[in-house]
Amino acid sequence: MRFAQFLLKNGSIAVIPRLVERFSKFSPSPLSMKQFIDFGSANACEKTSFVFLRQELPVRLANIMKEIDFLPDKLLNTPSLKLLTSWYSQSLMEIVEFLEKDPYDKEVLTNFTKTLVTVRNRHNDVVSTMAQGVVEYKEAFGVDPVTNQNVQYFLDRFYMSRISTRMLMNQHTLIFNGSVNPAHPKHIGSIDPSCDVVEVVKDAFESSKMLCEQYYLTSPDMEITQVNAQNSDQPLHIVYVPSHLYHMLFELFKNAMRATVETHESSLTLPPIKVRVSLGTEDLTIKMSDRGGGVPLRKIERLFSYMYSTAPSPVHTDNSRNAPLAGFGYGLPISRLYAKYFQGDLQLFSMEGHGSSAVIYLKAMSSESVERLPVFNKSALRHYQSSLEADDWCMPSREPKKLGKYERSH
Ligand code: P4A
Repeated sequence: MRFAQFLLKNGSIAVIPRLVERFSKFSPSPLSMKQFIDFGSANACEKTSFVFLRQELPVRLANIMKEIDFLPDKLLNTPSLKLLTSWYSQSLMEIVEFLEKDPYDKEVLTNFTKTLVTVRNRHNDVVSTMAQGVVEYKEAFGVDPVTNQNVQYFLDRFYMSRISTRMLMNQHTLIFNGSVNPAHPKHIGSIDPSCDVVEVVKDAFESSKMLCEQYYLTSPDMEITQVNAQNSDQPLHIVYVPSHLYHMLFELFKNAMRATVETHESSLTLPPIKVRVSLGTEDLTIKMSDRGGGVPLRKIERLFSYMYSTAPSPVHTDNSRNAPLAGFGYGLPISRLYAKYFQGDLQLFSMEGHGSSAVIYLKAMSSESVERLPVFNKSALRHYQSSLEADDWCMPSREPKKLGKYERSH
């Protein structure tokens, strides 16, 4: 430990590769909703949580740090990525220091919580910093389908890892700071054991509506329908993290409102956004349908692409206005990760000329809500090493020819 501290003070990172090797040999241990709740219930034991996290956080950090190492040098050498990797190294060192400390020492537990807060704050800007790195890479080297695919693979895993480590740190710091959330006394950290899905839909709608009205001076209404196959006219409740659900819904509402308003600019009325929430035995499903004109199938994948949707350089900007509703480019891919994090999904279906439907699938039973975590193994390694292979499907020689205004309609 003194060794690690010495290196820390001197800014040396010589110890990092060995820590990464050591901890990446372990696979992350996914937690279930039940385990998250047990950590925070009456028998909540700060010591147990501490002993788990001082091992598990280094394992999760080291696993993803191994993957960062496999990024192309051209991306790793950008100033943004240099900064970002230094945060990971620093945080790994700070957490590992607790491995030789006494879990029965109250002060150790207090310092650990403080360290988690420091680590969490250090990593606040990871998403925008990584996005900046991708922009720098794009501006220097452009985008090709192979790079896009590799960046997609990596960033899905990287951001999922981040969602999971932040979840762990949030739970520990929220539960063991000794006070309950006065607004939500029943919540266990960030988890609502009885999350009213329709309530979250309404909240997300209202916030998006405010933004929409600020910018467009109008906004579509919402029609909400709920179906409870289990128990008709009971509210739809699941064990979930309301902030994650809100994040996904807010993103989808912004898209639906923007598409609706922009395709009905010249009409007096706006078609409402229709939301249906349905609870079955396995899934809780939320479907949001708009009549915003839709997106052609060819472009759907791009809406989820980190490379194609990062702040384009001005020459490439499409004719869409830089509206507050446009949000950050990462809205959809990260929303899908939130859905997948507890074994759900987020899918987008569109009918060009009509509108789009976004569907969020969540697990209805908390026993099925288990973290979905990336692990660095041979299979992941293969993804990074096969980057030069050709695709096994023929490529169209070029994109559909852009038609002029008068050719389009027939
Ligand atoms: N039609 N449909 C959608 C969009 C358009 C849409 C759209 C032009 C495209 C990009 C965007 C926002 C909206 C939709 C619902 C969705 C996603 C896309 O969930 O109606 O911002 C990036």
